[in-house]
Amino acid sequence: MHSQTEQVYQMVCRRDPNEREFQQAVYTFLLSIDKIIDELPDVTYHKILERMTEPERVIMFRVPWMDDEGNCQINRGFRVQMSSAIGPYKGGLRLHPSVNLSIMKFLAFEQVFKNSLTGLPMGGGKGGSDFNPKGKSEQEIMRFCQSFMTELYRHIGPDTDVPAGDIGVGGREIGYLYGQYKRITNQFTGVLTGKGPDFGGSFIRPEATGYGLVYLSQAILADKKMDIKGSTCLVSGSGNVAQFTVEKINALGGKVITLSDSSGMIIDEEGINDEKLAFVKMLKNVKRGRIKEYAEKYHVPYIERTSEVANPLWNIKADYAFPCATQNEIVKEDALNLAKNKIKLVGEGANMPCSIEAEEILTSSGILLAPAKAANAGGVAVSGLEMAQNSQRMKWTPEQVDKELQNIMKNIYKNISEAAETYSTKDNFIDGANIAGFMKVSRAMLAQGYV
Ligand code: NDP
Ligand code: 2IT
Repeated sequence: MHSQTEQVYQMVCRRDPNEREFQQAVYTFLLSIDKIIDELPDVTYHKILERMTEPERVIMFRVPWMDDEGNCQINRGFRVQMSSAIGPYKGGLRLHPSVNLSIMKFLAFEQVFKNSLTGLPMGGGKGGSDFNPKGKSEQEIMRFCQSFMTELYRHIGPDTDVPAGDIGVGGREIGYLYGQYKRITNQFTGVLTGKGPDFGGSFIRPEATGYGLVYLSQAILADKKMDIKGSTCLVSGSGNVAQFTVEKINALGGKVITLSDSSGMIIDEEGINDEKLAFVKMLKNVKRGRIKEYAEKYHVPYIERTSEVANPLWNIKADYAFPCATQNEIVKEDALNLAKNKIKLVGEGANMPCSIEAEEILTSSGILLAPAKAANAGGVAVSGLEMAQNSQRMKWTPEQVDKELQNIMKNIYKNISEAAETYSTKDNFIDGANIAGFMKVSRAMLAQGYV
């Protein structure tokens, strides 16, 4: 790295020595920006990188709530408002016991450049809590969401900050959060996205991340005369992103043979067809059960997750792999297995699913890598379209939204592949996405002075 880029990274590490995920996100981003830094003296002079790596604002708060036994429970709530350079802060809320400031900051940082790539006017943010929704009753989830919003409401607004879902936050939680916001403020506005279809939610928002991931992957493959049709795919996770990735792969004539959760994975060599996918949706979204039940119902192998190293899911022969669970789910050993099995493309549905070492192994093995900032941008893109519909007080048809989503993903592909060729090497979509996302945000920051 050039000395000025290296200095930014060292400063981040010194300032927040414990924030490993944030450091990782900044590091991979700076590796790309380093390739163009010589041509951008203004960026160095006006300390754009130093400013980008410090959130505009971090809000941390207490979330007290009452469990079903009448006990007081306390969680920690977060909202990281990373950048408002090109629009109101925008990004999801995550409810997972692992949530901490480092994870919130890495997600908010990624979101800034992802949102920029969508071409829509959205800044970047992320929030959530270390609340664990697993095993909680419907009433406990509602009380938690109401308490969380009772603090969050004063920091957000349709032109200020517009949260949405992420891990552990789907339509149900957004509904409770929205109800509480409306009650406190007496305003019916587009302050959250991913709302129910009856109260301002956009059609195709639940599908958008998974569909967008497949649309972008399809665009990359088409350029190489490859196709989803007739292919065999690995998908990890079994939540929102995984489900609609499977749905779109099936629709395009591909076959998905794996799904997982944090307890284990299933392998279904015959393929998770639409009927079996309907069972997964019911199992995960309604029953809130475990993927193990799929193996019991369809008599297919189940492998329990016993170690953090080398996930057997990434050691199965297939054409393409779609990590759709969580950060760093593909580590060095997994990447070596994917390369050994000659996987042709890895499409990142999850945010930062590959460790730095894994990413290096995949790209140096010639595997096409569709990086998260571009590949999973479909979700927030349709969130942007939901904001547009709310401002218009209109509702577009599912066909209209899907067409917009397809155009946005095509455009993202065009922009990241052109940026890769111009500033880095052909097909280095990691550099392409980082550079294309960065350019617009940095121009906006330069134009707005020292803010
Ligand atoms: P869900 O909560 O719907 O599903 C998450 C899935 O990932 C579950 O199967 C869960 O298993 C698994 N998982 C979560 N944490 C871990 C972990 N630490 N180890 C192993 N498995 C884990 O979330 P989403 O599908 O919405 O999100 C999945 C990924 O996609 C995340 O990285 C998210 O940031 C990203 N993303 C989501 C978008 C959206 O619109 N929802 C948009 C863009 C990116 P279990 O049930 O056992 O916890
Ligand atoms: O990581 C992400 O892009 C999301 N969780 C979706 C954010 C959004 O505002 O729709």
